[in-house]
Amino acid sequence: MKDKILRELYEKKGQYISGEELSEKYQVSRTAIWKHMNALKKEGYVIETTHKKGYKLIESSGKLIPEALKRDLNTVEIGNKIIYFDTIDSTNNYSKRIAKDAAHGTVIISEEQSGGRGRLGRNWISPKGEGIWMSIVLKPDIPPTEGMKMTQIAAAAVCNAIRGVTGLEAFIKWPNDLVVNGKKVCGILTEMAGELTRIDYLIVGIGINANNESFLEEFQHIATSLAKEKGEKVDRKTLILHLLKEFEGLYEDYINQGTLEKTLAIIRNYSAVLGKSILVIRGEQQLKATVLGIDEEGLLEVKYEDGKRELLMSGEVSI
Ligand code: BT5
Repeated sequence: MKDKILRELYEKKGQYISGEELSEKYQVSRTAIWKHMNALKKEGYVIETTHKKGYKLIESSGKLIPEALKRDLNTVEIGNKIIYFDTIDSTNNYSKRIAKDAAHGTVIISEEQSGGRGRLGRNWISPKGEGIWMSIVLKPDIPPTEGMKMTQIAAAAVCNAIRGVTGLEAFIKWPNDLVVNGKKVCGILTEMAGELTRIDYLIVGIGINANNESFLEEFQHIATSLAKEKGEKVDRKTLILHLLKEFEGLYEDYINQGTLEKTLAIIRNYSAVLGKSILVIRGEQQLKATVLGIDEEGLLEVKYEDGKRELLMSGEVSI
């Protein structure tokens, strides 16, 4: 009911809607409508109320409005269903809970994550309303060995979306980070469930620091936000719409062609590591290497100091 009311408010495009109209339409009392309005206000929506005219949603409330996202999203499958939370432990965790019954392309977004996760059990800081904390549930008919390609597709999609929407020069730090001016603005966590030969579902978790104003001291030298780098706030809705559209295009290209062609062009063009000297981190070990290329499968080709070459499938690199 609350979501329906939010949609009604949104569709009025800044005009008033009366409590009476809503109560008649949904066959609930005006007190019930008033209670839902209060609940929405508590969640942070700015709603103007006057006795005579009713309720009006102030667009600049800064919150994402799922109905507005759905309406303006120009994709075929990705984001057909959007599930939105004010707060959740982790959008990836939630996705796992519903994935079995969820449609391919379902998108889960939360204003805040209380237990946002990075790789290998690390934390992902996800403060309320500041970033894009989002997961996409995918059900492709591909072998599990191909699953990690989703990270590359997502990285390419985020990179193009950030560049297109903000004009910032975002680069991809293989395999799952995006950096602006050398600091991390986005991390991607792809998780998979299935059997050895078959994928049940994939979850692509994307965390983008859109409008974070500050970071804990320990992260200040490694993390930044798009707003900090640009000097002005970024419209999260526009960024999400671009991102999902880009993602769908690259994903479909991969599924239809069976190759990563379009994705590779982006991740090579905007690579933060190609041709650079890096450290390949393996547990306690750090090995100096030069990045020779990104191969057709999205793997990183490196050459160590002793001349040995290796193709990295995943892992940690430091510039
Ligand atoms: C990642 O892991 O970069 C993957 C992050 C994925 C987050 C999304 S948000 C939506 C979805 N739901 C989830 O629960 N997760 C996904 P990794 O490469 O392991 O990097 C984690 C490291 O990045 C941490 O150990 C910190 O050092 C740093 N970090 C934590 N929060 C950060 C932030 N907001 N911005 C930049 N760096 C951060």
